[in-house]
Amino acid sequence: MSNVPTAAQTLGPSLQRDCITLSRHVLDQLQTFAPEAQDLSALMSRIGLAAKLIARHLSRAGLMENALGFTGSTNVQGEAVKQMDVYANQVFISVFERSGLVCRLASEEMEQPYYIPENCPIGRYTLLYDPVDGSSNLDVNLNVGSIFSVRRQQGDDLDGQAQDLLQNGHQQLLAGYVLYGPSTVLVYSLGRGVHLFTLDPSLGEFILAAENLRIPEHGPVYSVNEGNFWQWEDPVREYIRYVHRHEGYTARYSGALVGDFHRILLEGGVFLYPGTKKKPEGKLRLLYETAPLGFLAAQAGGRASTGTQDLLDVVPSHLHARAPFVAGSPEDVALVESFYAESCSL
Ligand code: AHM
Ligand code: MG
Repeated sequence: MSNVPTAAQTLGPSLQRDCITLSRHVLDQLQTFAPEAQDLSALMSRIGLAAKLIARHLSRAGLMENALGFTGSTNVQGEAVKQMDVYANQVFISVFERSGLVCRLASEEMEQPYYIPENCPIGRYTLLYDPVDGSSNLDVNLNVGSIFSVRRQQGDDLDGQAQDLLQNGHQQLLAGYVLYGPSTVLVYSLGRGVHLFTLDPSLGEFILAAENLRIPEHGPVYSVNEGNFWQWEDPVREYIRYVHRHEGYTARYSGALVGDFHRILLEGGVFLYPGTKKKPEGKLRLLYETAPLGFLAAQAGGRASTGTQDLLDVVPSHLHARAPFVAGSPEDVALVESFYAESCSL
């Protein structure tokens, strides 16, 4: 054995860290160079490229024409579509063209899945995504995010109905989000812990910042739109009355799910978007909003629930199905659930 130090030993840990990119991290996690590992590594790399393109566009949005504001049309959910939604939706499609990875993409902005026919003979995956979540924050230059989830394509989907996507959240192979804040961070999980990357603009690469994030067992923050107080069901109102009456709780709500969830992931607490009287299923969509975040919460030692059922067990009835969402520290989610259980037993 030689006693000559290796380059890595000589140049120190910062060089080591700077070399842990998304694609390498996936291979490190899976500990194999098998075809599926190579596919997932390439897939994460392309998601990273989409995130970089969107981050660049966002950073210049105020300087460009046709980057901010509404397009004048509405999406499948009846919501006004913004220029940025259209741009970011197209970015995810473009980065997967000629990839041989993704046959179908489904997003908040598209009524039906989008097929990339040249990929379908070998593309084994479907990407579900919300290209820009929290887009009302765009007009006031606050944080927004992208959410993504990858599922294995099952069957040939010959009728183009994508019925195989209507499965519970445990079927996700990989999920994550990108938070466009003071810096751009990407958080993902392959079902082997939750890992955080930060975009280094000088390198144009996402570099590993923290591995195996663990959500605190309990946290002080509750994150919910209290403007809906009188629209909620009794259990949620009772929970909010509880936190108002007890010391140690504080409210934080930005109106953009990714940022609000990120705070909970790092500092603990609970995020809630419950059902309302008019919309018992709530606002947030399962397949590309809450199931990916629920997957991350569970992987970080937290929980995600509808209040009465584990969120990852919920089977969507259709592509854009919604469900109430309660996610965060295990103790805080359990506390919210206890108010639901109490109201059932009355
Ligand atoms: P969007 O997908 O149209 O952007 O809506 C989702 C957003 C979430 O980011 C956020 O948690 C929620 O809607 C806020 O809704 P509200 O304004 O009702 O509190
Ligand atoms: Mg959204």
